[in-house]
Amino acid sequence: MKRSIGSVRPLLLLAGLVWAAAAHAEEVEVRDPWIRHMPGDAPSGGYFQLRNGTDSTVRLVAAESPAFRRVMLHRSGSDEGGSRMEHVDRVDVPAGEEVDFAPGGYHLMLMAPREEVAVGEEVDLTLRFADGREETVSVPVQPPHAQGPK
Ligand SMILES: [Cu+2]
Repeated sequence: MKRSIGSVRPLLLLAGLVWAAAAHAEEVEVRDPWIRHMPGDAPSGGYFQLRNGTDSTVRLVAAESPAFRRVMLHRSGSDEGGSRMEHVDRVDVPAGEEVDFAPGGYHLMLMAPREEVAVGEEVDLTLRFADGREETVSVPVQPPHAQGPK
Protein backbone atom coordinates (compact mmCIF):
# COMPACT_ATOMS: atom_id res chain seq x y z
CA MET A 1 0.00 0.00 0.00
CA LYS A 2 2.73 2.44 0.98
CA ARG A 3 4.58 1.75 -2.23
CA SER A 4 1.63 2.72 -4.45
CA ILE A 5 1.13 5.99 -2.58
CA GLY A 6 4.81 6.71 -3.08
CA SER A 7 4.50 6.33 -6.83
CA VAL A 8 1.30 8.30 -7.16
CA ARG A 9 2.64 11.40 -5.47
CA PRO A 10 5.36 12.22 -8.05
CA LEU A 11 2.76 11.83 -10.80
CA LEU A 12 0.46 14.32 -9.10
CA LEU A 13 3.37 16.69 -8.70
CA LEU A 14 4.23 16.36 -12.38
CA ALA A 15 0.60 16.94 -13.38
CA GLY A 16 0.61 20.04 -11.22
CA LEU A 17 3.72 21.38 -12.90
CA VAL A 18 2.32 20.75 -16.38
CA TRP A 19 -0.90 22.50 -15.40
CA ALA A 20 1.02 25.45 -13.98
CA ALA A 21 3.06 25.78 -17.16
CA ALA A 22 -0.08 25.68 -19.32
CA ALA A 23 -1.83 28.25 -17.16
CA HIS A 24 1.23 30.48 -17.24
CA ALA A 25 1.23 30.52 -21.03
CA GLU A 26 -2.20 32.17 -21.02
CA GLU A 27 -1.23 35.00 -18.78
CA VAL A 28 -0.52 38.64 -19.15
CA GLU A 29 2.93 39.25 -17.76
CA VAL A 30 4.50 42.42 -16.47
CA ARG A 31 8.25 42.02 -16.86
CA ASP A 32 11.14 44.00 -15.41
CA PRO A 33 9.09 46.84 -13.94
CA TRP A 34 10.87 49.88 -12.54
CA ILE A 35 10.14 53.43 -11.54
CA ARG A 36 12.38 56.36 -12.32
CA HIS A 37 11.90 58.48 -9.27
CA MET A 38 11.97 62.23 -9.65
CA PRO A 39 12.48 64.34 -6.55
CA GLY A 40 9.99 66.82 -5.19
CA ASP A 41 6.69 67.26 -7.01
CA ALA A 42 7.97 66.16 -10.41
CA PRO A 43 6.14 63.12 -11.78
CA SER A 44 8.00 59.81 -11.81
CA GLY A 45 8.04 57.46 -14.78
CA GLY A 46 6.88 53.84 -14.64
CA TYR A 47 8.33 51.32 -17.09
CA PHE A 48 7.96 47.60 -17.86
CA GLN A 49 7.36 45.14 -20.66
CA LEU A 50 3.82 43.99 -21.04
CA ARG A 51 3.58 40.53 -22.55
CA ASN A 52 0.26 39.12 -23.70
CA GLY A 53 0.35 35.32 -23.54
CA THR A 54 -3.39 34.99 -24.17
CA ASP A 55 -4.99 34.35 -27.55
CA SER A 56 -6.76 37.68 -27.76
CA THR A 57 -5.80 41.34 -27.57
CA VAL A 58 -5.61 42.77 -24.08
CA ARG A 59 -6.26 46.45 -23.54
CA LEU A 60 -4.52 48.28 -20.71
CA VAL A 61 -6.87 51.03 -19.53
CA ALA A 62 -5.54 52.19 -16.18
CA ALA A 63 -2.87 51.81 -13.55
CA GLU A 64 -2.75 52.64 -9.89
CA SER A 65 -0.38 52.48 -6.97
CA PRO A 66 -0.95 52.96 -3.26
CA ALA A 67 2.18 55.14 -3.28
CA PHE A 68 0.76 57.73 -5.73
CA ARG A 69 -2.55 59.57 -5.84
CA ARG A 70 -2.64 59.74 -9.60
CA VAL A 71 -1.26 57.44 -12.29
CA MET A 72 -1.72 58.15 -15.99
CA LEU A 73 -0.88 56.34 -19.21
CA HIS A 74 1.39 58.49 -21.36
CA ARG A 75 3.27 58.27 -24.59
CA SER A 76 6.37 60.30 -25.40
CA GLY A 77 7.19 61.20 -28.93
CA SER A 78 8.77 63.99 -30.87
CA ASP A 79 7.68 66.49 -33.46
CA GLU A 80 9.29 69.61 -34.90
CA GLY A 81 8.94 71.33 -31.55
CA GLY A 82 11.06 68.72 -29.81
CA SER A 83 10.01 65.95 -27.50
CA ARG A 84 6.55 65.96 -25.99
CA MET A 85 4.23 63.56 -24.28
CA GLU A 86 0.54 62.95 -24.42
CA HIS A 87 -2.04 61.17 -22.36
CA VAL A 88 -3.48 57.98 -23.86
CA ASP A 89 -6.73 56.25 -22.83
CA ARG A 90 -5.57 52.73 -23.55
CA VAL A 91 -2.75 50.61 -24.86
CA ASP A 92 -3.57 47.47 -26.81
CA VAL A 93 -1.28 44.46 -26.70
CA PRO A 94 -2.09 41.98 -29.50
CA ALA A 95 -2.24 38.25 -28.72
CA GLY A 96 1.19 36.74 -28.28
CA GLU A 97 2.93 40.09 -28.49
CA GLU A 98 4.72 42.45 -26.19
CA VAL A 99 4.61 46.21 -25.73
CA ASP A 100 7.47 48.10 -24.14
CA PHE A 101 6.90 50.85 -21.66
CA ALA A 102 10.25 52.61 -21.74
CA PRO A 103 11.76 56.09 -21.63
CA GLY A 104 10.91 57.87 -24.89
CA GLY A 105 7.77 55.83 -25.55
CA TYR A 106 4.82 54.54 -23.58
CA HIS A 107 5.18 55.06 -19.86
CA LEU A 108 3.20 55.54 -16.70
CA MET A 109 3.23 58.98 -15.17
CA LEU A 110 3.16 58.62 -11.41
CA MET A 111 2.03 61.81 -9.72
CA ALA A 112 1.39 63.19 -6.27
CA PRO A 113 3.17 60.67 -4.04
CA ARG A 114 1.18 59.94 -0.89
CA GLU A 115 4.34 59.97 1.15
CA GLU A 116 8.02 60.30 0.39
CA VAL A 117 8.97 57.52 -2.00
CA ALA A 118 12.61 56.56 -1.54
CA VAL A 119 15.05 55.14 -4.05
CA GLY A 120 15.70 51.49 -3.20
CA GLU A 121 12.16 50.83 -1.97
CA GLU A 122 9.59 48.81 -3.84
CA VAL A 123 6.06 50.01 -4.40
CA ASP A 124 3.03 48.07 -5.60
CA LEU A 125 1.67 48.82 -9.02
CA THR A 126 -1.62 47.48 -10.36
CA LEU A 127 -2.40 47.44 -14.07
CA ARG A 128 -6.08 47.27 -15.04
CA PHE A 129 -7.34 45.88 -18.29
CA ALA A 130 -10.60 46.39 -20.21
CA ASP A 131 -11.69 42.78 -19.62
CA GLY A 132 -11.49 43.19 -15.84
CA ARG A 133 -8.14 41.48 -15.58
CA GLU A 134 -5.64 43.09 -13.24
CA GLU A 135 -1.98 42.46 -12.57
CA THR A 136 -0.16 43.70 -9.49
CA VAL A 137 3.61 43.80 -9.33
CA SER A 138 6.15 45.05 -6.86
CA VAL A 139 8.28 47.71 -8.52
CA PRO A 140 11.76 48.88 -7.52
CA VAL A 141 12.22 52.63 -7.25
CA GLN A 142 15.33 53.80 -9.12
CA PRO A 143 17.16 57.15 -9.13
CA PRO A 144 16.57 59.84 -11.81
CA HIS A 145 19.59 58.79 -13.88
CA ALA A 146 18.59 55.11 -14.05
CA GLN A 147 18.12 53.54 -17.47
CA GLY A 148 16.56 50.25 -16.40
CA PRO A 149 15.27 48.09 -13.56
CA LYS A 150 18.74 47.42 -12.06
CU1 LIG B 1 4.53 61.31 -19.10
